Amino acid sequence: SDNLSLGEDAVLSAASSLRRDGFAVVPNMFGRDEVREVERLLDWALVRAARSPAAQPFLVRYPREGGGHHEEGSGRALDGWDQLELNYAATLVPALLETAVFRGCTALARRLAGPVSRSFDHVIYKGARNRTATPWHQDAAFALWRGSRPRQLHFWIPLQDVTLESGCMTFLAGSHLGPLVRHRRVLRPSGRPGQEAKPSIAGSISCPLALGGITLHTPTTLHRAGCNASTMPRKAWIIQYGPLGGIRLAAKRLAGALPH
Ligand code: AKG
Repeated sequence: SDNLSLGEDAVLSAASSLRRDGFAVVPNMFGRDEVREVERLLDWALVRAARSPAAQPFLVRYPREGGGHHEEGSGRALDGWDQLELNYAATLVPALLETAVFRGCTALARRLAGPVSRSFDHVIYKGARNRTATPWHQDAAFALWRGSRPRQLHFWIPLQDVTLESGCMTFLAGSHLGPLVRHRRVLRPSGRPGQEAKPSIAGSISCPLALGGITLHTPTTLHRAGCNASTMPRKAWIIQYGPLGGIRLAAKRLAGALPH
């Protein structure tokens, strides 16, 4: 596809990693300006969501202990918050769907999985020195369809360099071949409830990435991300592609409720 600025070797390598490990790392997928454009739109989406009563069910904010913390360069969306999550960001700010990043991810998803389209997208912003880790989980445990699902692919797009210290993705290689594991309820450090899987198998692989790189995983691949121990925000956009196509009803309702 014209939107895929990725060599054939890189596509084949991602396909074989996905089959074998349940995840793939694709470095240098996008340029700095292409990622910056997404960051600008997501900063705006978070500010817009905070102001919109209709968006509240899609916005999760984890309070920062002690509050009142100013975050440099986050469009102020993170001010006072330990972590922000926004579901259906691309529905709130449809310009995200016109970005080179979205087009490139969609083209790669179709090369790897056939006729798929965006089924969900969300944003996770971890503030500097944050306390909210993303626990081990399989995305399938949270989906309506639970279990494995052919042609379902989840793209994780960091908006800056990521290291183990700042909360890059860590995957359990091969876990996608196993069953959906039990997720138990946990209380996260911010006091919010979460769900955690406790993998017992060795073989977790952390994936630090320079800006412009992405990771992909399947819905049954166990993964986690740590707290952001760095002094800068750690921002990521996650796009899920699936076979049924179209966004869910909730997203349509959200779009309908928003002022134009
Ligand atoms: C997910 O989207 O399923 C993740 O685990 C993202 C983790 C993160 O960005 O902290």
